[in-house]
Amino acid sequence: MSQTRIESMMDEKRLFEPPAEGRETAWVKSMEEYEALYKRSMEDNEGFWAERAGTLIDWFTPFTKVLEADMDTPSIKWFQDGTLNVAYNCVDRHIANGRRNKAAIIWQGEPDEDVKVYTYQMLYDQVCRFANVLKAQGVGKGDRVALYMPMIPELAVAMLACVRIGAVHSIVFAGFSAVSLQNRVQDCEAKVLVTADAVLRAGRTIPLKKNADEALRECPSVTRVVVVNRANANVDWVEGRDLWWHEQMKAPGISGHCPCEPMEAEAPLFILYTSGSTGKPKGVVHTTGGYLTYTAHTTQWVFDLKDSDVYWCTADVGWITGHSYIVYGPLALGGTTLMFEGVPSYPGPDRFWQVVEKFRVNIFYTAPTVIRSLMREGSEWTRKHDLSSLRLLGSVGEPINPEAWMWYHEHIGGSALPIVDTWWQTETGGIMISALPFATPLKPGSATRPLPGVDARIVRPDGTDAQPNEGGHLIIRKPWPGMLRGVFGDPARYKSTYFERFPGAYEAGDGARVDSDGYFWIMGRLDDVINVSGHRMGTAEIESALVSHPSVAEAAVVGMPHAIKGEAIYAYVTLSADVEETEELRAELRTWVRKEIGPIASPEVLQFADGLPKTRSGKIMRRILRKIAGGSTSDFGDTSTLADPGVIADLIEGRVDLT
Ligand code: 6R9
Repeated sequence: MSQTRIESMMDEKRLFEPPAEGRETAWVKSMEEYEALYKRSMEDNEGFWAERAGTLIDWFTPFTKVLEADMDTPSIKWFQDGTLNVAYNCVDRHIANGRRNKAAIIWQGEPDEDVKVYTYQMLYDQVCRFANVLKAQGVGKGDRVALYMPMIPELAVAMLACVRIGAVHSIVFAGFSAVSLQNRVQDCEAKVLVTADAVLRAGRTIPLKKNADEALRECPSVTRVVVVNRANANVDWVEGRDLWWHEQMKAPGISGHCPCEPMEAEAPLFILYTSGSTGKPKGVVHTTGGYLTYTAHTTQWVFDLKDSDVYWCTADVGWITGHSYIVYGPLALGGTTLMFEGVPSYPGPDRFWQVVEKFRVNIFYTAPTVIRSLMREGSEWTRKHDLSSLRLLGSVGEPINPEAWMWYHEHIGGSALPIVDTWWQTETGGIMISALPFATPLKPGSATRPLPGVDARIVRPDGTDAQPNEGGHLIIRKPWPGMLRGVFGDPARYKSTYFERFPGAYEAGDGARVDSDGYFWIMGRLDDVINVSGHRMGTAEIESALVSHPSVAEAAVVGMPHAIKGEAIYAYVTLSADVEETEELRAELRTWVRKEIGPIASPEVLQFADGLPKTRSGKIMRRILRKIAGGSTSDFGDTSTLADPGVIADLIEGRVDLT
């Protein structure tokens, strides 16, 4: 994050009191209530969570053991002798409790006329049918199913169908390349892949099954591919492997009923891959009882979700935000969740506001990068629509700079609505630090206070507590139900990434400080992870994609400040001997990364460099590369360990400016 952004946040003094309207009916009504809940949750942590899990979730067998945890091993077990089923909690119970005809999912496709509404009853039918389809293809408890799909309702149906029968889904964002999909499918050894012919995006039809076909050339575990017809696009067909979704759902013997598999609370629910600072993406594992409790709990308190609300989270289901806050959290509570296929800028920059008006959306949850890009288009676009149905706004994915916060507050929130800036991660399962909308006074740019139950602290590199306003490592001391339970197939990495550096605590990998009011200010990643438009990209991943190109000898990737995306990818590339630095090659390398990982990983800037700043022991000094990418020409700190200090001047000279 840029220095100016950090400084402007340090200066931020404005305080916005929560609105009076909505307080009386809010789930948490005041700061006093928050303080009392927080205190109780720390003093009687297990009691607090047992109560939430008992209130929010229907258990087939109630749990008697709340927690067995050892943050050193680590081994974390919540509600371990309880059994439940997530699909039962997200669908079946709402049919019995009076919400049968309520809209569970309102789906807005990219073309405005493409709308589908699934009542809870209709969702039940679809989920049961697809669960039966999966069973017919030999999928059972514990088997992995990969989902590589656009933002269509079949994605939510497929997720719920998996969890209904105890299968573990692994969703791969549809913007990822064939290579990325292949790596993820190979890692979790999925039995079935569900995909679609194509993705509709900003008026274009982008093939999707083609990527899946390419990926599956080397995925022996996958025996069946189920394909949704989204766009009537041409597809290649592998007889005996490929099946059409719409044919299977009507196939003889596929009924609209399917029993829910009773699952142990600690049974794996899904795997979701996320970028780390080293090597390949990690398969973050979440489990059944804790994750569902945590997403239902946070959806209720942070979004103040009520039965009459239309709730819209604009994330893609391929990311954790979509898992927790489009599908599992809102459906567990019997809410109405809006699922949107399009993009914010098509057909015009008022698309989001038009959708808000069309469905009279009450709760709106998006990312700072979206706000910044729409802010740039001008506020006249927001005035074209009636936004008066909105009562609560949210933000997630990266720190929200105060300018964007103020624009969101004024132009979308009519200077009246609470904004919940929610800090959390793929690994945390759900929101950890956030305002409670009708209780917490807001400071623009701060995620405010940890939620009840969340023991968040800032520590120095040696593990001792930081003072107020002193920056340090953000850690969580007590376990919470939504925390990850593993890295798929790699227990050593699970321990070393999260639990080793600060014994007895979970290390988030973010830097932060707490001000004298106890408010948290997140300063960004401390590891080699770049946050591009709220998406985590590992620099190591991009570097390894670059060096796999025959013309590249060496590559170093860093983040640089970017006005819209927060951070952009800046790559330094040293070419192999005798390879010429040409514009064609520069373009080719960017396309190469797109193909290897996906469009989001393609470097914004690619600078050819004869040499990289290395220490005598051969370590690349990224600190220097970050400074040069950010436009610095001096103040590189201690450069005495550099093998060849001359490279700095060369790199500055070759710096590519973003135009
Ligand atoms: C939910 C999600 C996690 C990383 C996290 C942090 C950044 C997310 C934030 C935020 C400041 C917020 N982050 N929310 N930083 N304020 N409100 O985004 O998960 O994709 O795993 O990313 O995103 O750096 O460590 P994930």
